[in-house]
Amino acid sequence: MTALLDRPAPTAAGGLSLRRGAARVLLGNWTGAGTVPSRTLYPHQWSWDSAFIAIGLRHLSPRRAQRELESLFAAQWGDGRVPHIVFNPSVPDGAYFPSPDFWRTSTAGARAGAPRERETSGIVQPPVHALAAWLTHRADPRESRRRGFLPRLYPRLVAWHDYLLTSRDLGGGGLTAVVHPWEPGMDNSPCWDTALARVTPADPAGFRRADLDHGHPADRPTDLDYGRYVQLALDYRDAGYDDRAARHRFALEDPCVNALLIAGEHALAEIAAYLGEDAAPHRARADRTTEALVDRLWDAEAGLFLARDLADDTLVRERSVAGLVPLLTPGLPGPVVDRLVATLDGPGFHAGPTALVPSYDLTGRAFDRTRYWRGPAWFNTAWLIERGLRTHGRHRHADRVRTAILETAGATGFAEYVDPTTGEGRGARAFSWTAALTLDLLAAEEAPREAQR
Ligand code: 9WN
Repeated sequence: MTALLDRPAPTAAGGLSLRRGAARVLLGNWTGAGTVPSRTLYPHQWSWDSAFIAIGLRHLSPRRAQRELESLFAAQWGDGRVPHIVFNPSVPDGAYFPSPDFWRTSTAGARAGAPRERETSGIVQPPVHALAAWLTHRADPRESRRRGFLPRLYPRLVAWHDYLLTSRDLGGGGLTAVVHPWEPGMDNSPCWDTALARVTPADPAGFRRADLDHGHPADRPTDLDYGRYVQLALDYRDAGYDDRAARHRFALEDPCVNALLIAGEHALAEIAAYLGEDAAPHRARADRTTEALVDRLWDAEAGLFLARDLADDTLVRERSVAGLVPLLTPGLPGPVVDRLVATLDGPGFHAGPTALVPSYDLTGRAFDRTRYWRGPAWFNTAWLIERGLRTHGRHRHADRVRTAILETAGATGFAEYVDPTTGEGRGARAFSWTAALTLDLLAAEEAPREAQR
């Protein structure tokens, strides 16, 4: 780590070619109205990917960044949910599983207000969108005003957060719950193991995984876990994606999702004030949710936030990067911030050569340096932690994470994720959010901190 601290940030010339490389990835993955996460593995539009992508794209084309978010929200459901995938109708069904003919949202989701004209998935992903919308607006306020970007998006963002904090407050404690391992975006994190073990997997003969056409079986979730993902999605579909009718055999409160929701409420307060609307309800909601987050998910002994399993109302004793992302929350008590920073520096998350935070405790029972979300380090979570460290004035730490992101992104060809013990790239290359967040950090280096963030 000391070596990294001593290493200079990328030079101006290095920064330029990194910027060019990142821009090339985003231009190559743009489909006309939105961006695919990866041309090979993920050929549609994903919800939290689009938010991270907009955050980077705003430095290349503020207009495209606005369209990225607009195209996603054009597929928002009547009940406020923003689907985790918006399918591109020109991509063949076999290119990604589960495809539209599996979700059947335009018919099965009718009661919940699924769009009739667009096929989407029926579940959601973390709410990074309000933050992305506010940052996108700030990249070019004049263009934003000219296009009426915020006045059009604001009511949709409010409906999205309302959905999460009403229909999805399944524990009744003021936090939103996830009902499928794909929802928190960290699909096969060990945090879901116990809850998933209660689910009887769907018959493997009934579906064909497309991810193994591009991803390595040692990196991707196992067949057994896939069978469980499929069964949970089928159950939700059979309940018409209706949160009152669904039994939700998998329901957990995740610290990363809730921290992003709080960051989103703070962003909505900024947007509301800018539009001359009342910002107070957003600030009050951010404060209430922060209290609930600390109250329900903080665990001083573990040194980070834990997920709460609503099946038995207990904390899941697995330490994952999701528990560090609440650093993003401005109103955290000082001792909680200190403890989180200590955990980040401790043996569980101190990532040696890469300094990108691993997705799971390096000393944990299920640590696996290559398998999806069970150890590998992702760039989006590192970016969130970098931002969180700055939120609490920990600039030296933040600089270290930023340098690691920039160096590793460039060295791995903008990999989807890396082995945290070696920095070796894994998964897809030319991955959109890796490129986008690289651009964002490069831009932040060029501009005064306050103006960018
Ligand atoms: C399922 C697109 C998405 C990311 C998720 C990541 C992965 C999908 C998959 O890819 O999930 O949604 O097929 O594994 O886990 O965070 O949004 O990049």
